[in-house]
Amino acid sequence: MVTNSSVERGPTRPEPRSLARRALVLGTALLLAGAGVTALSGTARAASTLGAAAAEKGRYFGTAVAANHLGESQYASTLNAEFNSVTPENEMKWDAVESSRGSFSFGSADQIVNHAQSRGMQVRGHTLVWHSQLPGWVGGLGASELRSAMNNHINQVMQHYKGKIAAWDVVNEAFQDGGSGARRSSPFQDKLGDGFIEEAFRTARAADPAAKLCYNDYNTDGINAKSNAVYNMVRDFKARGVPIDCVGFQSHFNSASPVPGDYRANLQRFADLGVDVQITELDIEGSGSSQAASYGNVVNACLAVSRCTGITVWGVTDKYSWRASGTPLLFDGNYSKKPAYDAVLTALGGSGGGGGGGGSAGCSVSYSKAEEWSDRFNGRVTVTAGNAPISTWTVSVTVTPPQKISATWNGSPTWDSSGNVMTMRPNGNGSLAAGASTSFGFTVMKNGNSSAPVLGSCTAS
Ligand code: G2I
Repeated sequence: MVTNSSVERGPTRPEPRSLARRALVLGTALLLAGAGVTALSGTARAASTLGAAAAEKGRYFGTAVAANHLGESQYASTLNAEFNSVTPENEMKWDAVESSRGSFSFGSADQIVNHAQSRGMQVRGHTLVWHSQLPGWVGGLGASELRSAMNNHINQVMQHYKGKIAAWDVVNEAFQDGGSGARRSSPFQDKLGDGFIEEAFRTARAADPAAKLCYNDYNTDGINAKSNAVYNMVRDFKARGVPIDCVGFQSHFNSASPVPGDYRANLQRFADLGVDVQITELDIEGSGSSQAASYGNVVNACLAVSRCTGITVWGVTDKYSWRASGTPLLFDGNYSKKPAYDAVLTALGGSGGGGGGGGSAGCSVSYSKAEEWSDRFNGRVTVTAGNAPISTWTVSVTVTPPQKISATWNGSPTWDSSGNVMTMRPNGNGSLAAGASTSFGFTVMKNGNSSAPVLGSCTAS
């Protein structure tokens, strides 16, 4: 049930001598607003899905997704129940979105982004500039044409998804394996030189200033010559103000390339440069308890680094893995949870592994003030699903008369007879994965009163 406390109605017009006190109260309210958000929660159980457990640790838990599997019901239901971030596995790569010059097709990638957005999952963009899955025409260009093609590609793709991508892998795998620490040969490297990475990041920042910009690579998970080379590049970028926000560590492991003993230390040294770190393509070949232990170590390493903001596994089920024979993922080919799943959930502080799961629908809400003008302000309410997916939610917002709500967005409001209590329900954004969030907004006309609205608790089913 939605519960509303009754609203105190203060004097509508202040006495002159109470203006100073009002200023004090308003100042305090602004300080509180600046210090954070108010939150009301309707859930208190241990999280029972990967996404919800990670959310309780302030992180996301994602997976690579292939558009052509979204129609398979078990694939979609596992994705929707467990993960709150997605990375298109191939659909945003250059060959998929711009196979011939200047002609962009976003159909498959849009399918994934829409699936994620309508369920409150965030999206990692993968990837803008990479030597692989690069159409032949790119390699055929001369330097100045290549430069403009690269920048145009970044601009077109990022603008198409502007505001929808949490983090972009701007440049992928630009360094050579082995001990040289050198850049990998590619059309970009060979024709534009070392500066292509910096140029790509600068173009990307201008194209979507809200997206986090990441450099992503493999065999950089421990401290070694290749990760040292990336480290030096990131340090140089930070020193010179080249825009970079995060470094992705792909983390493709197997017995020949196990989780390095200095994994956490390596993540930490990058974080200490002032960037977020993300585990972007995790998979670990193997089975049973040894695979589970390795997964647990990876999660613990991320949790030990405060700037490790999330983990993405490279696929939902072993059967569709790029290296399926190595059974490297958390769900087997029948979508059963593997010991590795239990190890990850446990490391994240969740419970309900061992084939359990479920949890009942719940949600929590928080309020924050957005823009403010002399006569009005915008409020934003974030609704977060608890440890189970939800299909709808309801929350009430009560304003203090003579305040009036004059506009709303991202929700379907109904009103009580006084007009002071708005009950908000979803407008296409009711279905949320466990731990995932959506938000709605509204404009409050102050009519002389700047106080924050009061939220009722969130109900979900
Ligand atoms: O190779 C594993 C990953 C290494 N880091 C970058 C990632 O983008 C990369 O992902 C993999 C995908 O998981 C594969 O699915 O990238 C491969 C290509 O480099 C992807 O494989 C390709 C096949 O090579 C194509 O034959 C196929 O048409 O997948 C395509 C779509 O299914």
